Amino acid sequence: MGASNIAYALLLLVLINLSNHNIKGTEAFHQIYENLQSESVESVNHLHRTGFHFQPPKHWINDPNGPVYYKGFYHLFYQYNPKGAVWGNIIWAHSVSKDLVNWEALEPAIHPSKWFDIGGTWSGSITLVPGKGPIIIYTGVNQNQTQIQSYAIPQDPSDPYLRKWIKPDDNPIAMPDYTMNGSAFRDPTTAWLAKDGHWRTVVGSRRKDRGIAYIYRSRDFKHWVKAKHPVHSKESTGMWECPDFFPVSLTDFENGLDLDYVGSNTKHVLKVSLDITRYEYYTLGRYDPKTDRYIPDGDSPDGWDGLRFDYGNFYASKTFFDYKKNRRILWGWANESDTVQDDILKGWAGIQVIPRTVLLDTSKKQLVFWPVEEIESLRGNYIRMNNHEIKKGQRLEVKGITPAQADVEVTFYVGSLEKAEPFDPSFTFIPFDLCKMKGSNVTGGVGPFGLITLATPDLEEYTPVFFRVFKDTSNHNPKVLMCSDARPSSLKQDRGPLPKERMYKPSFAAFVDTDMADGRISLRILIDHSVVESFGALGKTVITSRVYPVKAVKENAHLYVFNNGTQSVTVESLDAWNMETPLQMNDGAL
Ligand code: DQQ
Repeated sequence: MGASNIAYALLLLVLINLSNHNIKGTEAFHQIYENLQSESVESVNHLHRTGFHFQPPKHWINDPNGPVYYKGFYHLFYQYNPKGAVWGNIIWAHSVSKDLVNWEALEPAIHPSKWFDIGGTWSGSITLVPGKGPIIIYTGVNQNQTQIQSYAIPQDPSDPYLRKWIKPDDNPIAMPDYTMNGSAFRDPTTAWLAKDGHWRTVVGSRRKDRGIAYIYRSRDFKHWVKAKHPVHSKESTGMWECPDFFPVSLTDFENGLDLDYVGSNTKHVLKVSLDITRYEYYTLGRYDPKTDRYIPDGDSPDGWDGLRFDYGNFYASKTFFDYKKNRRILWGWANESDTVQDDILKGWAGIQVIPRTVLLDTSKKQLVFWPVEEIESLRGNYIRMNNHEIKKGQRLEVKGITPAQADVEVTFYVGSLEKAEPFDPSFTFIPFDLCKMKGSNVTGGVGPFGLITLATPDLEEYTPVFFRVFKDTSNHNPKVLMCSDARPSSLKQDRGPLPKERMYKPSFAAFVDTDMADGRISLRILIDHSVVESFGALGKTVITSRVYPVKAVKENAHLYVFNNGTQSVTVESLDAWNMETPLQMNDGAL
C-alpha cells in the first residue's frame, strides 16, 4: 500500500466514524464536518479545476460577498475556509480585478476576532456611503451561535485596493430581538438611501417554517431599527438566506438600476436562497417605500415554483450595480457535486460562476442573464459552422477548438413545430423529472437536440445540454424544455464512504419562455473542465452543472451537436472559441 493509499484508508476511517457520530444536520446552512474543517490540504489535484472561473488556489469557498466597483477596481469578497476543503473557519477572502476576468488576491478582509463574530464572519454586502466610502455589513456569529449584524470600514478609503478593514467598537448594529430566531438572522443586503433620508437593508430569517426578509432602517448607518413588518415573508419556505432586493426598469431593457432609483417605471426583484433545498427563487413585484412592503405580482409564483436566476447548481447569489457600465451584475456560488472525501482529496471545493448581467426581459415577466462582455476577451481559436442540417439520430463533432475550456454559441432552426409531442399538463411543475424521463437519448418529435459537452467519442461519459419541444394540447403553443443532464457525465464511483453521501448527478431542467415564433432557439454554453454553464434563448433560462468526467478530460474531451428528434434541425450558425486562462494572481495572499 503506497502512502497515498494509506492516507486514503485513514480518511475513510475518519469519515465513517464521522458518519456514525458527528455530523450536524442540514438545517445548519452547510454540511458541517467538524473534524475535517481544519484538515490541512497536502496537495491540490488539478484535473477538475477550472481554467477561467474564479477560484482560489486551494480550500473551500462558498457565497460571494460584498461585490462592488470602487476606484477602478471590481472587488469580490467570498466566504473562505483558510484551513481546509470543507465548510468551516469562515473568513471574508478578498480579490480585486480591473476587468472581472483577471484577479489578484489580497489579504483577507475580515475574520472572527470580536465577541460579536468570534464564531464566524458570514455573508454580507458593501454599500458605498456618500462622505464615508465603502462600508461592509455582515453577519457575525457569537460564541453562543447567535447571529448578529455588524459593520466594518476600510482603514484608508482612498486606497483603491481597500486592503485593510476595521471593525469599529460601536458594533454590533443589529441583534435579534426576543421575537426573532437568533440562529436564523443573517446575510444583510447592500443598503440604499430612501427619499426620507433613511438607509434600508434587508436581512434574511425564518420563523418556524416561514421564510422572512426583515427590513432595517438607519439615519447614520450605525443605529439600525427593525421596521414593524418584514418587507416580505412566505409560509413553508424555511430559512431565507442571502436575500437580494433591487429595482429593474420597465422601459429600459439595456441598463441596470442602482438600488436607490425611484420612479414609477420600475419593478422590484426579491430573490431568496432557500436553505432547505439549496435552491433560490425570485419574484417580480412592487415595493412601496412608504410602507416598506413588497408585494409580488400575481403572475410571479411566490414559493417553491418560483422563477430562478439559475436552475442548476447555483446558490447564495448576490448582485451589485456597476456604475462604470450602468449594469447590474450577478455573482453566484456553484458548489461541488462530488463527495466530501473527493473535495478533501482534491484539496479544494467551490467556484464562482462567470458574472452575469441582469436585465428585465421585454416580456416584463422574468429576468434575463448573460455572461459579462469582458469574458469575451478570453476567446482564442475560433471556428464557425453554418446551415448544417442534423437529421434524426445524427451527431456531429465540433472540431478545431479545445472542448474542455470553451465558449460556444449556437442557433438552431427548427422550422415547423408540427411534430412536437403533446404536452401532458401534469408535467408542468416537474421539469427535473421530465428531463430524467425524456433524456437526450429518448427519441422525440422536435428534439431532443442540442450540444453534447465533455464527451468521450463512444459516449461513455458526456453531459448533454438540450431542448425538447412539446405542444400544449389546449392552445397548441410550444412548451420548450431545456435540460442539462449530469447523469451520464462521469464513470467515477458515485458513492462516498459516508452512508448517505454520493456524487450528485442531477438532470437539471426548466422551461424556456419562448413561443419559437420564428422557428429558432439559441444556446450558449461556457464549458470549463468541471462546470457547464448554459444560457437558453439568450439567457431566459440558465442552468449550471458541475461534472467530473474521468475520461472526457483535457484534450480527450469532445464536443458534438446532436438531434434525436424525428424532425430535422438546422444548425443555422455555431461559433465556438477556445477560452484562454486569465491571470489569477491568487497565490501568496491566502
Ligand atoms: N453561507 C453563509 C451564511 C449564509 C450561507 C455562511 C449561505 O451567511 O446564510 O458561510 O450559503
